Amino acid sequence: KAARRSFAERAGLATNPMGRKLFETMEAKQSNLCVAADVGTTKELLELADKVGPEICMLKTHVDILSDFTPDFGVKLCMIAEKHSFLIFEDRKFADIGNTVTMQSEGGIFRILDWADIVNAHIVPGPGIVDGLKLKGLPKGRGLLLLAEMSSAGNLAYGEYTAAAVKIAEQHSDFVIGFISVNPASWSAAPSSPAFIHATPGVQMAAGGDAFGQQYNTPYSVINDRGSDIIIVGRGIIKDQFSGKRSAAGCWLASAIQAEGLAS
Ligand code: BMP
Repeated sequence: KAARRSFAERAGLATNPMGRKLFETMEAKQSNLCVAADVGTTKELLELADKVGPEICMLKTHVDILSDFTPDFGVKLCMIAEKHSFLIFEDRKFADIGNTVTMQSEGGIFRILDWADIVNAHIVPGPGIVDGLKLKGLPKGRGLLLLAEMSSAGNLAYGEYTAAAVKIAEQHSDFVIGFISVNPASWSAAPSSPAFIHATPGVQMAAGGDAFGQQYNTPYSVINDRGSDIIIVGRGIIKDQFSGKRSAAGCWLASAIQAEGLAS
């Protein structure tokens, strides 16, 4: 296998400031762990963020599952992100026409653009969705991840679809920082620039799945065999966190870093 470029080197190649910041954070904290904070209340989320904050490069949120959301949520989360130096990724999966996603990202109750460093989008609508998110996102220094693959069984994001995501990313490399990927090493059309980052959900310490078709691979497999950069871990860490068994984040981190170290 060819040696990988370091995160520091890739930071230097990034064309989007948030993409650069993500690589710099990963290098500085020696972390390629993103925790998926899939909890039901802002209280739990902020507690989790403060707890895993030192170990992660990024925290992924689903703001629309919080039962007690209030507009000060973003301010509080940004303070914790600042304190521990991690980026905030709202997993909104925008999927509409450009004009609509512009309004969805900026407005509503959640005002995602005010507090999320990074959002993501499906490419089903075509490249106009990127233009729509870029309109307000780029001036604020935000970054976008495109869903090139998904982790769930039977999903339709493969082959030509994945290749189309790569093409759209390359045409918008000022704003698109990378991909939600599952097995980028297998892509027929790999992105031409190493500045694009791959973040992969569906990660637990043992391969397997859940009752709804989620499919898990191990950190080692995701980083080494499948060529991704960041592991996104939800229940694998949250369950451990809240059962208080051990410092799960540290454990995951060690394993992910080890895998990364072997790869570079
Ligand atoms: P868990 O590790 O608990 O299975 O959580 C995975 C997280 O990643 C969830 O927040 C889910 O919404 C997200 N996700 C995913 O599982 N597969 C994808 O293809 C894309 C996702 O954003």
